[in-house]
Amino acid sequence: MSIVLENVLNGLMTRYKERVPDVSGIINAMIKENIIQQAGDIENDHIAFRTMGVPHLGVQSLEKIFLHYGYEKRDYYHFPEKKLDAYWYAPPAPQYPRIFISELRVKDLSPEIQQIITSYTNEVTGDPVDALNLDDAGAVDQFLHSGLWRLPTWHDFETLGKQSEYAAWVIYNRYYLNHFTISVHNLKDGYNTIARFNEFLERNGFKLNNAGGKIKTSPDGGLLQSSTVAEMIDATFAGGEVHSISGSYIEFAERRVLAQFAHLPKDQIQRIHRREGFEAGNADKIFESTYSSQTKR
Ligand code: OOG
Ligand code: NI
Repeated sequence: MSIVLENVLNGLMTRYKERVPDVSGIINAMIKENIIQQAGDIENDHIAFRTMGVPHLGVQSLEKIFLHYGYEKRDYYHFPEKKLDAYWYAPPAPQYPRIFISELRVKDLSPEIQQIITSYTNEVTGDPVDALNLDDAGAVDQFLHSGLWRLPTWHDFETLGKQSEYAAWVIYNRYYLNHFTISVHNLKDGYNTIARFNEFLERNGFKLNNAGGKIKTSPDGGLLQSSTVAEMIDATFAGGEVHSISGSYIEFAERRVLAQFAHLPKDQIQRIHRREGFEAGNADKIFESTYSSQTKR
């Protein structure tokens, strides 16, 4: 089972690295500054997917893949302004990343936008995950990187984007990994806080999302996050038209040690001793990493 999960995760990371050159850029800068020896030294805090909340798709469909691999569904988050819902999933073992899956509340959008979205998603007439052999990593990898509906037109993409940049992103990018997340708290001194890691990133020329400030902090002070601004990809739309649109980005997370474990020596601190889960207020701003308010800054 874990071999299948590992292969699926590796497949996701391979495509993601191809689409987001900043991933290798950051890894190389980390190696150059001796923060890590190799890419494998990085702890992946979590990965994230975006979905369309329509019948046969959305969270209820995509989550089946990861529930099958032993992930457990945890907290629910709601984003009223962005019209999104999300859940996070705890991995079957601590060496695997958490998963964050969000979903567009399609029914909450205007009839015109709903009509555009369903003109694509109605091509999916049954839950595609039910038709998959989830023990076949190759089949799952192919599914996560294949078109669920026809290529969108540039006109539809632009119309969607005016009401929901998230909707436009999903219509084009589908289940491509939205981001992976570097855990910074286990890095060496000087780099093991979000504040210091952000300094390192900016010194090396990486552009950070500044929506709500570059550091997003949970009210309990235990979860601090930052992210790059999404990289642009050359997207081919219906009729072969090519336009530059937002692809994926990279996130950074610092999970502080919980007060009840503050007395533990540093070398005994494990994942279970740190702040778990996510934070709606942080996430709300991290979503904007792919929004034009950030990418066109
Ligand atoms: C997800 C944004 C939220 C987090 O860690 O809170 C998030 C997205 O952009 O799809 O990643
Ligand atoms: Ni995230």
